[in-house]
Amino acid sequence: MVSELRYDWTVGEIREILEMPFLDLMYRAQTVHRENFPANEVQISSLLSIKTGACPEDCKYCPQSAHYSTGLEKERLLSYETIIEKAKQARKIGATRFCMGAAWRNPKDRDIDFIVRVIRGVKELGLETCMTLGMLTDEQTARLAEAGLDYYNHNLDTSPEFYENIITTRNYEDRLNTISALRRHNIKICCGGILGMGESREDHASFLRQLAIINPHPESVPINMLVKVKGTPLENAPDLDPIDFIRVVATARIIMPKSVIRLSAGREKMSDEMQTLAFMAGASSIFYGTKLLTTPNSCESRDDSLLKKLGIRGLPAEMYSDEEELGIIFEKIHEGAHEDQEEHHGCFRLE
Ligand code: SAM
Ligand code: DTB
Ligand code: SF4
Repeated sequence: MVSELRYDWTVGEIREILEMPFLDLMYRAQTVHRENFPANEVQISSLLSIKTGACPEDCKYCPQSAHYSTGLEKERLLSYETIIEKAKQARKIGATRFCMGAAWRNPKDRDIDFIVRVIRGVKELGLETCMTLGMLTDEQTARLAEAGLDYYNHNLDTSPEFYENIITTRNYEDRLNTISALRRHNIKICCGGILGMGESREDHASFLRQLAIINPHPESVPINMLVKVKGTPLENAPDLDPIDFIRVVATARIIMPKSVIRLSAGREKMSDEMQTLAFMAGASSIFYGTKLLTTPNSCESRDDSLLKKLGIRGLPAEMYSDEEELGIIFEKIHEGAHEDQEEHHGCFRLE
């Protein structure tokens, strides 16, 4: 048994794991993964931005911050009907969890009635619900819990030491306070961060420690690769070595053995081989669908063929058993693809 549930990891211990010979690290991570999860399955979530842009926070990676000119079109809070319609579509393509994000520093108390209604409506469709709305007060958290919210996504993003290089309008403590409120009210926590913002290996170790000392560990740990968006201060951040990214995924797998590690933003720019290494390292959840919140995601047809190639289950059973149906789905996705579109990693995108 390699898995050990511990909440007292030190940065030094985590760094030692991060720096293990790569093949040893992968072997240990995959062993821990198999002790705790089915070997060949990924969980599929779908994302929807329910309120887009004009966010007062200054997160240097974020296309939605009002501090930067990214050309993103702002959108008011979507209507109840639109959100439910999108949730139905997500269910149709095989998502089991519907994650809704709002570009808010925090929701206003007057927004909570609407959010509660949305949670109830999405749950009625048989989907798990996840929200990411910024910081919450204890009372707001209680209301979301009462409505039956399954998960709340609230990322620490990076190490406490590197944090002020990335965000100045709130501090680490603010994030931890919301996480404590979620724990008090028994909402499952989806908490992770972003790699590739110019942070060091020591920051990776320190960031992972912050996650691993949360007791109990976050149920879901999203590891995002920075999506470099034009107009944000991080648009020209140097690329993180893919092997170092995989090292973080594997280390997260080892030190939080019962948590689902989610390979989140950034998959669009990852090769099939890199994503495969991430699955080997213990990632077992992805966002599915052509869009994340505001940026492109790896397209469905590419994901379908990658998962199929790897023999990983995640999509509805018929996509695996019925070649003809798979063909029809591919055709639908590619419908309308014409000459002024470019193919990127097997996905057709408008130039
Ligand atoms: N406003 C809320 C908040 O910050 O908690 C919720 C939405 S916010 C967009 C959710 C998460 O998306 C952030 O915590 C961040 O980790 C991730 N994110 C935002 N922009 C990103 C980017 N360009 N690349 C990778 N991840 C990003
Ligand atoms: C998370 O950690 N990654 C997702 C989800 N939580 C909400 C969001 C990624 C957003 C990437 C940038 C965008 O599309 O706006
Ligand atoms: Fe706002 Fe969230 Fe983007 Fe930060 S990450 S600017 S809080 S939407």
